[in-house]
Amino acid sequence: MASQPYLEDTPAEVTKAKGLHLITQNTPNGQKVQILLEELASVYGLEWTTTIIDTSTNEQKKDWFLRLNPNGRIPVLVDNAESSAFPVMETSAELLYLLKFDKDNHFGFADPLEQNELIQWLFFWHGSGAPYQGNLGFFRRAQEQSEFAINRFRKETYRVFGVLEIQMSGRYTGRPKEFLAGKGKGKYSAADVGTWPWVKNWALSGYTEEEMQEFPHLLEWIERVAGREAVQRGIGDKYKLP
Ligand SMILES: N[C@@H](CCC(=O)N[C@@H](CS)C(=O)NCC(=O)O)C(=O)O
Repeated sequence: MASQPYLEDTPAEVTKAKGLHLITQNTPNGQKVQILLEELASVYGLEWTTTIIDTSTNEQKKDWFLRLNPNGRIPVLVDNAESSAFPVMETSAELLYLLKFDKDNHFGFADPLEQNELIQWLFFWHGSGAPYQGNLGFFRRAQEQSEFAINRFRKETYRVFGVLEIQMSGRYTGRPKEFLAGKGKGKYSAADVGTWPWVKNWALSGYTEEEMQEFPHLLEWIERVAGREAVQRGIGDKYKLP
């Protein structure tokens, strides 16, 4: 048998898991993968098991976790169906990995150009959205308050919300969109799943309703995605720490 990516102190619920196993916490990054799993369960009956950790205890910095994800951050997806359990780190890579279970392209696209749009928006949020909004939260919560850092990340996150508004409003294409990627008005896809869990938290990030009125199409998109049952399951009680 091929060697497994587990150490002596890897929790039994991780080592004994069959099929897909998600190690997560109910944060925006955890929610991305939780939501796509729930969507796949709705359509295909996909099954997986979950370990919820508490990152405030630094469980994610222990050796067993670093063996699965050297970056020491949640979430991590482990596919035990491979002959040696296969760990996937980085949320966008995890979403793309999960698309292999989406045979009928409910959350991806058969057309390579539309699929590339999905990847563009997934990368956009991963590289240009989450790091800014994440740092905004970090500096807002920090004991040592840095106005300079807060302003920098506040402005940049607001700018990035504006980029999403350009896409959703169709300002330069003349065609408003309902979802980020796909022809015409777009189609709900992993691109939306990768972006929504962060953007929906705009109030927690300190933006006012007045500021967000600049982004009417983005606000409508937040509501549209929030209306999906699988999305609500993916951010729901089952992922909260006991
Ligand atoms: N780029 C990573 C970011 C993951 C991330 O920042 N996770 C946070 C929770 S939202 C975390 O594990 N924080 C705990 C820590 O940094 O130790 C991804 O997309 O997977």
